[in-house]
Parts: sequence; structure tokens; C-alpha cells
Amino acid sequence: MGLTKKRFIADFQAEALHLFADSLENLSPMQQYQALAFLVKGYYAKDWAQTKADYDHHQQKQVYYFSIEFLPGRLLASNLLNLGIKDTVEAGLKQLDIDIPDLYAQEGDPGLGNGGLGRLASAFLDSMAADGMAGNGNGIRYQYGLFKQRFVDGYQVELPDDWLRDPYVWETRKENRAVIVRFGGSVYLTPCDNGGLEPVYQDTDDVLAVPYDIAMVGHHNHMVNTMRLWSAEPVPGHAHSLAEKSRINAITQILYPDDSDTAGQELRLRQEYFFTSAGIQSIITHYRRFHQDLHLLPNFVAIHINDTHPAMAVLELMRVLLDDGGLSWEEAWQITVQTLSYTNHTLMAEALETWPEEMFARLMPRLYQIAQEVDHRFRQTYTPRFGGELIQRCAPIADGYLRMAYLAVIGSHAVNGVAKIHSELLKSSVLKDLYTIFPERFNNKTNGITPRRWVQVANPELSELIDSAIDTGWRSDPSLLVPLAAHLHDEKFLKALHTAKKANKEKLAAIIFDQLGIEVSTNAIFDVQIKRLHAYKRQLLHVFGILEAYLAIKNGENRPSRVHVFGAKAAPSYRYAKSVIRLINAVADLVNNDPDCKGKLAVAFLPNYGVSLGERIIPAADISEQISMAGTEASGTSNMKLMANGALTLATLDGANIEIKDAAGEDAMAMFGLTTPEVAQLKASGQYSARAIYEADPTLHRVVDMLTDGTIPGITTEGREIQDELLVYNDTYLVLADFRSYVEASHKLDALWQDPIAWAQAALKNIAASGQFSADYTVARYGRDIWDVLPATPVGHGGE
Ligand code: HBZ
Repeated sequence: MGLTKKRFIADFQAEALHLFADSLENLSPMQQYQALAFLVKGYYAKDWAQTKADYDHHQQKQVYYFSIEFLPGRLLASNLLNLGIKDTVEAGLKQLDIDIPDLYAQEGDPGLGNGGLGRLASAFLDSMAADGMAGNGNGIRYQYGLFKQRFVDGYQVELPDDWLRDPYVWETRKENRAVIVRFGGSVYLTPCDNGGLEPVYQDTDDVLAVPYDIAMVGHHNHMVNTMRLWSAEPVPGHAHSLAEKSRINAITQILYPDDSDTAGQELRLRQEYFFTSAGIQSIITHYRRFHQDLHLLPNFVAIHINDTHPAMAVLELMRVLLDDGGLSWEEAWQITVQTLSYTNHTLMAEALETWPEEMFARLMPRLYQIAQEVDHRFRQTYTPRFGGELIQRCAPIADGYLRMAYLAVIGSHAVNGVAKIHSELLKSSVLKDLYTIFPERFNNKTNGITPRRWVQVANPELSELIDSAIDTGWRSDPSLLVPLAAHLHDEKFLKALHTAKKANKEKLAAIIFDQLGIEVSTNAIFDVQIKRLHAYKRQLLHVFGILEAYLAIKNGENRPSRVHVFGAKAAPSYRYAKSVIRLINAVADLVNNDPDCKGKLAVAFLPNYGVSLGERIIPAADISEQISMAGTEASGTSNMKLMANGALTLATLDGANIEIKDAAGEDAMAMFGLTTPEVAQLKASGQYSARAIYEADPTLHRVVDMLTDGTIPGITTEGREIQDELLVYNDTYLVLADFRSYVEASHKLDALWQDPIAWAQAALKNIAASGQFSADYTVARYGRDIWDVLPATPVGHGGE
């Protein structure tokens, strides 16, 4: 949009007056932020309305991305960037003498997700808007997001995230679009006028689902899409007891802080049905404003199931088509399968959702009837060809449980994993039987990230340097970063790259000092691991690497200086993960207070990792730790963000690390460890002995002993617990097996660091190759292969 600095300043002053009846300079930073955010909302409001009107007018096919989690991050800076007015607005703020970073920092960061899954969902919404695809988000407006993390004596303490305490400027309540979601009661079928059967509901608990819409602003294309989050409220006019009211409010009160196991609670099941039913109902209501014939639904609507939490969409869409639409089972089933698609995000068996039949039938009796029919027909159709044993293994209902991943595959026309290796493993392991039946449904869509947020907004230093070398085309089409590689032997450029990184390290060092009181040298290697705390991600291996270095320093060895930066939350109920947090903090105390380590080794565990903190850490990283046991990390996405900011990946051959290696080249990173087949073979052989490795490697022996011998103060029980996991339970995630090769790979990076030009070249190779991981390309591929929706904005090729 065309906006001059002068016009912006006048608008901003007017908005301040309008909102607070005061002049700008009298407002608090929070009030100034709110005035600016409301102003920006006004700037795109017309485009938002117009985009919706255009979609309706042209009857453009719409994508609805159903996800129980979204992590949009702060929106002010990214909205300004997408509107093309960021520079103008910042110039205006400067003229008004407003502290720009402080203003941005006023905004809350909605923590409506746990980790990669939620962030991916938000990246996809951002990218669909950028690509000009008609994409909508459908999720839950949790009143409390993921807990805020603090450390007390090195232990994780969880505080409530009351993110709606200050009004959230970007949302718009759409009372006129509310729908009713029915829980419980009983249902029976009765003959109806058209000769069929219709369900009669009795004694249901009705809940009002009220949508709150948030604009997803497209990048320089005047398109504005919608993320719709549902809030549960009592139905007006119904007599509710206080207890009933609080049961209703509870549905959208909290986000489950668990990215590992199925939550298992009834409340979680209610949450899932609540947003799935509300979303399906509102889609069909909207569709019916323009179309009589439900058979054409797949021509105009694609519904995507992000992980299994919204897998009930299969049953709910069937319900609406059968009961409200009056279609036959066969008709309804064909429409459902054509409309739905499903992404799997995990290979971990314990994370595949199942629900007890009894609970499911009690909360959603009509859906349960439909599920039984799906199960019955599935068995009847495929048993003759595939045999009863295979069918029993993959049927949607078995042994008293509904198996949501299987239901999602059976009810969708497309199923994908999130990195090449992950999609292959789905076919050969957890979804093997369904792959045998429906091979044509399976495909891969490697994850992506949005370089607008992670490079342009988070790292202006690097962005400007790239502009100066190859012009600004990469900002709209990140595949245009490839020509940056022409500067591989341009010393001036390489030095500038180093300088930009250093500037970001200075900023992070200030945050580390501010939050933890630790002084770190920006001449050190900044070695970063940022992700949820989970045994399979092996933060413990990273800790062992630190202890190995500690021992070497105590031994008088000279190593390049390193600062190890961690960010990680543990699920509150995940004891082992919390013990690892305590361990990291204890190791931090040990090394940060040891004079021998001064200027050589430091550990900084920054609390409350999330999107906003990520934006501070990622631009400053030299090394990206992606060290999961091979075959466990579906994809990973911090690996892509860190690569795009010029960090060198220290990694196992797992998830998208493999594709990063293929893109950047093996010499631009450090790979180590057992491969997926080697892990599988070792596990299958029954020959793995963690204790034998411990006995054979004196350094490792020493490191493992440090957990319990008092060298690391204050971790008596945690140290014992972790040591037992390794030596008594035989090291589920093969930390000891990979230790030696991890340390060697890490030393390889130490050696490279001694040659700053060679390091900068490797960083440059990563940056130049990172464009292919833009989510803009990922969603364009979903559009082409799965949703049958084309981008309206040209998006480049993304390396495919
Ligand atoms: O999804 C992550 C994967 O671990 C990661 O490899 C991948 O890159 C990313 C995006 O595809 N999975 C999650 O983040 N999963 C969850 O957060 C989760 C949350 C609630 C659950 C289960 C999983 O009930």
C-alpha cells in the first residue's frame, strides 16, 4: 500500500486520540502499541473484506486447515512487512522518538501450541496468504496458552499464560457466525418424510461455539485470509447451572501442554470434537449459501486434518451429509473422502491417538454410530482381498478403542508425512497395512518455514547484506537465494557475513546477561539447541558433549570457545524431561562458575522458549543441534530456520536433516551417528549394551559417572534417574552409542572455526540453499497435489 511517513504519523496520532482521548506522547508503550495495531488493522480491513467477497464471487475453492494448535507469533512486524509499509512506519516511529523494539515487545505472543506442529500450522496460513491461495485456519481460542516457564533452583516451574488479559487487537469476534455443538445425550433413528431415517437427539449438552477471526495478511498481494479460532460459551437462553457453565467454559480454557503422549482425558476429546464440529458446520453453512448440491462439495472445499486431533472430521462431515443433507451412505462417503486429507507428524507409537469406545460413545453418540458403520464397511469391503488379520490390525475400531490415525487414512484421499524419510517410514512401519490397501493415497510433503518471519523480520542485518549482494527478489521468492553462492570466494562479502552474525550475537549476549546474569563472549561459537524437551531429541547427548569439553578444559586442552544456548519446555507431567532441564541448569552452574572455563565454555538455558525468543536466538546461532536418534524426528523445522540464518547443522541423518544435507552439501555441516537402518538393526538384534560402551570409553565413563558422583552439584535424584535410564534400562535413544561420533563431528566444527573464511563459506552455502525450505513452496505443493487449489500469486519453483 502507498503510505508516506507524514500520512502515517497523522494516522497514528488520530488513532491514539480516537482510542485513548490523548496524544501519543502521553500514552504508555502498551497503549502506543495498541493504537498502532488498531491502525494497521484498519489499513488491511478493506482488503480482508474484499478477499472474502472475491472468493465468494469467483467461487474459488477454499482450503480449511484444521489444527488443534496454532503458533502465529507476534503479528505487528510481520503484518507491516506483508503490507509493504514496515520501513515507512519505522521511519515514522523514529521521528516520533518511539523505541521501536520496545513497542514491538508490548505485543503478546499467543502460545496456542506446543511446538513444531503448531508453528507449522501458522506458517502454512502465512504462506497460503502469500501465495494467494484461499486458505483458512480452523482451531481453538484457548483462554490460556502453553504455560510460561521459569526456573527456580534450576527446576522448571509452570505459570499460567493469561494472554488475553490485555485485549488482543488482531482478533474479531463474529457472534453472527456462532454455531451449536452437541455433546452427549442419546440418539435414535426414526423414519422421515423422504423414506430414509433421521436421528432424533435427546438430552444433549449444547455448547455455543463463537468464532474469533484473525487476519492472515498476504505478502504484497492485497490478499487477506482468515484464521478462525472457536471459543466455547453457554447457549444464551438455556438455563445452565453454575457447574454446567464452568464445564462449558472449560472446553476452551487450556491448551494441553503435551507433545509426546496422547492426553487421554475426556476434556481433550471434547476439545477435539468442539472445534472440528464447529468448523465443519460453518463450512457447510457457508457452502449452502451458494450451492444446492452437496455432491459438488469437493470441487469447492478441501479440509485438511493436521495430525489426528481433528480426525473426527471424517465422522462429523459424514454426519452432516447424512443427517442434515439427506444423502445416502455411499454418496456421503465419496464426498467425505474426496474432501479430506491428512498429515501425520509422528512415528512414535505412543503418540498415535486412540479413544476408548465407551467414552467416545458417551460424548458423541451419533458420531460413534457412524464410526461403527465406517468400521463395519471397511472390514466388509477389504477383508476378502487382504485377509482378516491385516484388516484387524488397521481397522478404525478394535480392542475397545477408536484408532484415530487409521480413521484419518481411511477417510481421506491423501495422506502425507513431513519429510522424505518420514513419509517412507510411514509406509513401512506405522501405516504399513493401510499403505498396502491404499498405496495411491500416500505422498510426501517436506515441511517448510516462513523466511519472512525468520530472516526478514528476525534478522535485518543479514537481510540487508543479502539485498546488497543479489538485490531484493529473494524477499518474495526465496529460491532466488541460490545465486548468493556466487559470493563463495568474495572475501569482503564473507567478512560482512561474519560481521552481521556478530551483531546478532551481541544482541543475544545482552539478553543472556539480562536474563541469566551470565557474561558470554561473542567471539565464541554460539551452539544452539531449541525445541521441546524430549528424550528422543536427545538434549542429553548435547549435555554429554559439554561435559566432554569441560573435562578437556580442566585437563588444560585448548578448544575454541563455545557458548551453548538451550531453549526447551518439558510437559509438566514428563518427569524425565524435567530432570534433564534440572541437569542442564546444574551443568550451567558448574561451568559458568568455574574460573578455568572463563572465556572458553559457557551454558545459557534461556527460559520460556517460544516464537518470540526464537526470533532472538536463531539469527545469533553458529551451530544448529539436530541430534535426535535416527528414525524418530518426523522432520524438524528449527533445523530449517537456523540454516536460513547461516548456522551450520550438527546432525544425525534424521527427518529433514537429510534434505538439508542434500541441499547445502555435506561439507557445510557435520553429520554423525547411526542411521535409521542401523538403529533398527541394532534394536532388533538385541545386542545393544549401553553398559559395554560405557565400560569401553574412559571419557564417556567419566561423563556418565559425573551424573552421580557429586561433580555436578544439586542433582542427586535427577542424576541417578538419568544414569539409570542409560545403564539399567539400556539407553532407549542410544545416547551412548552415538556419543563418540557426536564428539568427533563436533570437533570437526571446532577445526573449521579456526578458519573464519571457511566457516563463513559453509554458512553461506546454507543460506543460499535454504530457500527451498520456504513454506510458500510447501503449501503450493499441497495445493497442486492434494487440495487441487492453485496459487494466485506466482511463487517460483522452490527447487522442485
Ligand atoms: O511436528 C512435530 C514433530 O516432532 C517435528 O518433527 C515436525 O517437524 C513438526 C511439524 O511437522 N510434532 C509436534 O510438534 N507435535 C506436537 O506438538 C503434538 C502436540 C500434541 C499432541 C501430539 C503432538 O497430542
